[in-house]
Amino acid sequence: MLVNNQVIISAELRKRFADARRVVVLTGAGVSAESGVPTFRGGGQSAVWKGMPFDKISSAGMLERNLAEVWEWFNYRRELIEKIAPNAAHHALAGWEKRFPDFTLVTQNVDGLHQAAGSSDVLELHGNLWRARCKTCGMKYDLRDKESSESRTFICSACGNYLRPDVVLFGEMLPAGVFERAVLKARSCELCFVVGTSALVYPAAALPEIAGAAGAYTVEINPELTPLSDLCDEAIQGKAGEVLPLF
Ligand code: BV8
Ligand code: ZN
Repeated sequence: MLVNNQVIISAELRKRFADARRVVVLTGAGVSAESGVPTFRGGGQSAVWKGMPFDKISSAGMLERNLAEVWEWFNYRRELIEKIAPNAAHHALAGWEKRFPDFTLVTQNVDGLHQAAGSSDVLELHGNLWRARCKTCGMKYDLRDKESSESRTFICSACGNYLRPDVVLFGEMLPAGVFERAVLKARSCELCFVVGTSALVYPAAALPEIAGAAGAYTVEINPELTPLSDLCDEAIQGKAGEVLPLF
């Protein structure tokens, strides 16, 4: 709730936050915005790469048609994110992991900033751009190790075939078990926060609805309203880096 443009946490939410043991948080690009990571949909625009909307360049179809172009897009984002540090929102959520006996952080982000802030066991629904995997044998490689032949050649040293970004592209299934684990936690949590997402991409956007339907108290944190705002018990219109540290 806003008072003189100040975000005030309701007494109801403070009480539930104090008593909660099982908490789920779903994050999107908005949680990294204050770190300087461009969101996909900001200010009504959709991110484009060389004139292509992001959900076209980040698609299974593009991977088949032009793997080099897909690598160029993710190499550009890795170079961007390499210079970026997690913000107060990431750090607050890393603290929540220690605060709640049963805490689950689910993210749509591939930037690895939650882990950089100290969060462990993050459920990465859409993968991570610091990893590559072989299109043939599935072997995974860490691209942080610049000296590795893989991060220079994008060729699998195990079977010699092409590597691809270890992210989920549009039209591709989510990594086995990750979404299922998130659904189980959403079904049994008392409190579910949805932070910095436009809630347009599925199946990720279904998680807060699943939590709410199972009786959880759901709270959205986003400067803008989204399709989830009316479905949540509370919609706090503010920036993640300013609101999350208030708890
Ligand atoms: C799949 C990785 C099975 C790559 C990504 C049901 C209905 C309709 C369509 C579908 C459906 N089921 C499946 C689909 C198709 C598709 C889909 O959802 N399409 C959408 C566009 C309609 N889903 C899929 O393809 C999924 N796979 O379903 O497999 C299948 C298989 C075959 C055929 C059918 C089904 C895979 C989806 C995953 C794609 N990969 N990322 C990459 O990063 O490039 S998705 C990518 O886009 C992100 O990961 C994220 O999920 C999404 C972007 O959304 P947000 O993160 O929310 O970011 P956005 O910019 O949109 O919004 C930012 C928000 O933050 C805004 O609201 C803003 O106000 C707010 N904000 C800004 N600043 C702040 C802030 N909030 C807080 N603080 C701030 N400071
Ligand atoms: Zn291989």
